[in-house]
Amino acid sequence: MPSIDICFSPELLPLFDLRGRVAVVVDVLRATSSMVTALAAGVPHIVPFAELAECRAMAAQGYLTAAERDGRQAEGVDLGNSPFGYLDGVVPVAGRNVAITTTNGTRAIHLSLAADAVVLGAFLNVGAIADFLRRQQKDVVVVCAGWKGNFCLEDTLFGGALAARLHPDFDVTSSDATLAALDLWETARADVGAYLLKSAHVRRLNSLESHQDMAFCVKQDEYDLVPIWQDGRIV
Ligand code: 3SL
Repeated sequence: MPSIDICFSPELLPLFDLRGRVAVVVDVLRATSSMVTALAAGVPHIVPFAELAECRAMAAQGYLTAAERDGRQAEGVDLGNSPFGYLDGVVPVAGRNVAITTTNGTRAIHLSLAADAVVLGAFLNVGAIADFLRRQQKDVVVVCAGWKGNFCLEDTLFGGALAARLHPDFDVTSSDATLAALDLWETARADVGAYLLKSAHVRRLNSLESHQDMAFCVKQDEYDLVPIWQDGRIV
């Protein structure tokens, strides 16, 4: 039976051998939620960058550019990191490819590329991810983007939600990280939004007046799609 493990921070990735496994990269608030939303809104592909300058340079190739640093939209780009940037119609996105860089999420993607497959998870597509993983029948590592190397509640909660969806078809008991995430999920599942009000990143987003983003990002199964890394882009 395949297993699911959870890497609480990209800083811990050197402790994991991703070869032969599927990496589910998650940054609930907000990078992977925004990328899932972008693809659902008709963006054909997304190229994630670690560096702002590389991302900005993609405008010359016709890409929309999206960039966030410390929760704010960076200067000189088309979009920030709110999922509503792909929904509100201010910048038309359907049919446009996107180059994106964020503080933690895009870095976590690049650090996970040793895996057999890299997919992007969020509450918005958690059911689609669970179905995909069942078809793969490979061990899974959830890579939490965290915040600047630190543990964060929202990505760990996603790990618990995914493990709960995969049980009993996956082994969810051989990793203490997964057991902890499942316990956290049991505590929070009745009202994830209310639970996350105490989290550091929700406080950070509230201070930036991004109030509506958290309520959207905790919705489950809004989109039936699995963003996957293919030839240097996410499709
Ligand atoms: O760090 C990231 O990748 C972002 O998701 C952080 S923020 O939600 O845009 O502040």
